[in-house]
Amino acid sequence: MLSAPSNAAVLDALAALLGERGLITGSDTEPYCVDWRGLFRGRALAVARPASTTEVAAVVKLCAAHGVPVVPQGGNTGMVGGGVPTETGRELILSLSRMNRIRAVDPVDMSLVAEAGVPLQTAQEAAAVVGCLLPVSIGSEGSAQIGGIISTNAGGNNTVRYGNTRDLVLGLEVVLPDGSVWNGLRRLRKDNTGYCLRQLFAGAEGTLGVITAAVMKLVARPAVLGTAFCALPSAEAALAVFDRFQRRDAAGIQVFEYMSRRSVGLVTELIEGVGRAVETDAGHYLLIELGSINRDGNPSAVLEEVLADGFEAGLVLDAAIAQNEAQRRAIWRLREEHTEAQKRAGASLKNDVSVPVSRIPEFLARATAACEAAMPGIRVAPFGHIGDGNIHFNLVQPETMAPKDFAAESDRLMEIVNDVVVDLGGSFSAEHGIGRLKTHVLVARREAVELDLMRRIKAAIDPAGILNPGRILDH
Ligand code: 2HG
Ligand code: ZN
Repeated sequence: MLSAPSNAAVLDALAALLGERGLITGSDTEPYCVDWRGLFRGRALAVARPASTTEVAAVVKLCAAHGVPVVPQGGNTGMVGGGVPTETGRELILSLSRMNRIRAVDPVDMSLVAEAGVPLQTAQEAAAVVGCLLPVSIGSEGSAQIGGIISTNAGGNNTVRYGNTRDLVLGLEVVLPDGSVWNGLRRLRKDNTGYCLRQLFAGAEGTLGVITAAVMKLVARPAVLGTAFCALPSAEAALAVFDRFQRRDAAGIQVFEYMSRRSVGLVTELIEGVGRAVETDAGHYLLIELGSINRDGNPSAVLEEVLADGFEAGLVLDAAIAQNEAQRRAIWRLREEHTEAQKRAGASLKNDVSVPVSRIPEFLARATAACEAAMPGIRVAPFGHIGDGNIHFNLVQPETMAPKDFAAESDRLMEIVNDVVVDLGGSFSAEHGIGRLKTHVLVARREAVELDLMRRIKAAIDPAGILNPGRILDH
C-alpha cells in the first residue's frame, strides 16, 4: 500500500514531468471519477494528461516504480465502469484527451493514423474529407475516443456490415505496463508474423497496455443511402425480413436495428420532439439503412421492393422510407434516443447480450416470459443490433417500485436472462465489455481453461498489476 509521503512524491514527480496543463488534482478530478450513468463513482490520486507517447510512457514508468495503479480513460462513455477509479483514492487516471492529433489519412492505403484521444467523430470527419468512411457508428461518437473504442472493441450500428472496432484496427502503438513502447503502427493488409499482438490490446479495456495511437482501416464511402423504418407483427417476421435483405443486397446493408414496442414507446413518451415514424402500433420495429458506393445505385428503391414483398407476405405491417435528410434524421433519432429514454424511465438493468442471429425470436420470447414471471410489472424493453444477434435486453423497473429495490434485484434478473442466453449458445456481454460491472459474471460464466488463459496473459504482460487492476479479471 502506498503511504501518504510517497503519494506526495509521486504527485511532485508527475507535476515535474507533465507541467501545469498535464496534471489535475483535488476536487478538479471529480468529473473524471464518475461514469456518465452515475453507476460508478470513485476517487483518484490525480488525473494525468500527457500530451505525447513519450509522456505516457514516463507516467506509466513512474507509476510502475511506485506501485501506483493506472486507469486509462478516453471519452468516459463506457457502459461497464472500466475507466472509472475505485474508491481507494490510490489510482491515477491517465486521460488520453490531449493526445488528439490525426497523424495521417491516406485514401490509397485506405487508412487513418490517429492518436488515442482523437474523438471518433473527428476521425470520421477526417476520413470523409478524403472520400472514405471510418465505419464505427455509435451514439456516443462525439465524445468517445479512438483509444477507448479500440480498448473496448466498440460495436455499434455498422457491425452488421463492417465488423466490430477490432476488425478495423491495422496497427497500434502501445505503452506497456513497464513503460516501454511497442510501435506496431503498421498499415498493412497482410502481415502474418506470429501472434497478432494488436488483437491482444483491442478489447483488453486498458488492462494490458495503454493504446496511444492506432492505424484504422477505412472503407469506400457509400455515395447514396436509403433509410426505412417499419412495423412488424413478430420477431420472427423481423428476422425473415433480414433474411430477404441479405439475399437481395447483403453488401448494401449498412444498418439493421431492432426495437420493441415498449422501447419505442419510452422514446416517444419521454423524449421531446421525437414522433412515431409510422402510424401502425406494432410489437416490433426495424430501422434499416442500405447504402450504395455506386452513385447510380438506388437503395431506396431496393428498400421499397423488399418491404413491399414483405408486406404481401404478411411480414411487414407498415413502413416509411425517408425522402430527405430531415426525415432520415427523424428516423435515426427514434433509435438513438433509446438509451436516454430508458435512463429517464427510472432504474433499469442493461443486459447487453448476443445469441446466434437465428435464435433471436426464441431468445426474446423466453427471456421476456422468464423476467415477467420473476417480477410482475417489470418493463421489458429490448432493442439492438438484430443483424449481429446483439440485443440490449434492457429491463426497466415496475412503475410502482422504488429504484433501489429494483437495483437490489439486478443480479437475480441478470442471471435469469443469462441462463437463457447460455442455453442458446450466446454471450452475456456482446459489445459493452466487462469492466468492473461484470467481473463476477465472467468468472461464473466462462470455463476454467478460458479464465486461466486470460489470467496468464495478464500476469505475463502486467505481472505487477499496474494497469487497470480489477477490471475484466477480479484481483
Ligand atoms: C446502443 O446500441 C448502445 O444504443 C447502448 O449500445 C445500449 O443503452 C443501451 O443499453
Ligand atoms: Zn449497442
